[in-house]
Amino acid sequence: MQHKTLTQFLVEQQRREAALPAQLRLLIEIVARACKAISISVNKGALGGMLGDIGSENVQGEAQKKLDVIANERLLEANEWGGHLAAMASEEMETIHLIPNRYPKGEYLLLFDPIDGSSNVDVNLTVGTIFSVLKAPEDVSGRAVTEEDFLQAGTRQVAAGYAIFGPQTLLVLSVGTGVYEFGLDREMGSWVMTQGPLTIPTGNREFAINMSNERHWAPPMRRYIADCMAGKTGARGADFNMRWTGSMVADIHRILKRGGIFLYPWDSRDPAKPGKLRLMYEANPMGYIVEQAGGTAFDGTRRIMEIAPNALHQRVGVAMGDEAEVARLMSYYAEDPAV
Ligand code: P6P
Repeated sequence: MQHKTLTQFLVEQQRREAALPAQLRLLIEIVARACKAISISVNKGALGGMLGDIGSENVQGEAQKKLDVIANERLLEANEWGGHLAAMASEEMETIHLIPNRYPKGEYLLLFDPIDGSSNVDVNLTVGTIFSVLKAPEDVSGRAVTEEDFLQAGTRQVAAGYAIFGPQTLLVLSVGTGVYEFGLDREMGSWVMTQGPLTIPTGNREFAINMSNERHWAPPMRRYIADCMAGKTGARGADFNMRWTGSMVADIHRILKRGGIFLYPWDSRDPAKPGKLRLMYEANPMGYIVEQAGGTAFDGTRRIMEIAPNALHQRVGVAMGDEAEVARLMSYYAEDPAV
């Protein structure tokens, strides 16, 4: 059976009544092409001098890996000339990146985490690239783009997705009409549809969380996990499994394929930081994908995509995946409104 390529999928999305705009189609094709280049760098590893730190910290205060910088550069270079973007923002850059005056500005804003879980690269574990697309305000063509233009709720995303660099290299994408997965055919150099539309399987009793933070969590989260850990004899009456890969892309991809729940909750280590994960280029795009696949994404009390951002790099607590499991967790928080 001839598999559908990404280009064919996007042309069909343009024809649909939802009519994928031409600039957005170009944006997605360019991001997908940049992810192919990132995949080549990721796969080279030590043989290509791609491992290790560069000796500086990013705006998050995290050690920057060589691949963080290389992938960031790939995405900036690939997207500057196309005339589809007004500006870009990245986990690796303190502020926004404007389109150089020599190129035309477009109507979209692109946000990305160039290598999510980059500490996994040095130990040959799965990493990914996350991207989110917003529309720039109408008047941006006549003025300089500002950070405030990016501070839009996740519900205003027009597309989002991720590339995952694991045993296979995959691109998972939604333009608001469901979630579709494409595999990288390295012989053809093209993205070929492997599955879609994806729907999160329900009832898989598997949670993803970093258990070493347990003592810092709010009481409802501690009770929820304790009940899962109690297994058949506990309040849940069933045994649970746990996975934690150190890369949100890898954990969410597993949940898309076999169900379960992903958790990086608020913890008391730094009350000023409501969580570790970043709203604009981690929680919102992954929440968009999860919701498009029939799941839900909450921060403990609210739908993540309804949070009104107040800063480009703001953090948020995250619970997303199987709708019924997220609802069960929210019931623990509802019992404890003090949180
Ligand atoms: P911890 C990677 O750094 C990341 O942002 C997510 O991809 C991942 O889920 C999480 O942080 C891992 O955090 O505290 O377990 O190292």
